[in-house]
Amino acid sequence: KALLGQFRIGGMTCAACVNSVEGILRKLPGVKRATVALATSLGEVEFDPSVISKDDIVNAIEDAGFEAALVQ
Ligand code: 9UX
Repeated sequence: KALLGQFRIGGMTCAACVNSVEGILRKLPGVKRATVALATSLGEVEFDPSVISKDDIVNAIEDAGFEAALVQ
């Protein structure tokens, strides 16, 4: 059953950054849906916790050169 994670993402300065982070998130195994908002610096990710964890998602965002913190 899917869970929803909310992440604060730092370092996004243009719409292409948003597209890039969304693309990274949507390619991760276990991620069903990902939306990122530039204005709020928030990302919402629906994921299968038997495949990927919130920490894994944070790490994937950081590996792409952005900052990420778990909101909930
Ligand atoms: Mo925009 Mo983001 O020119 O890594 S793509 S700043």
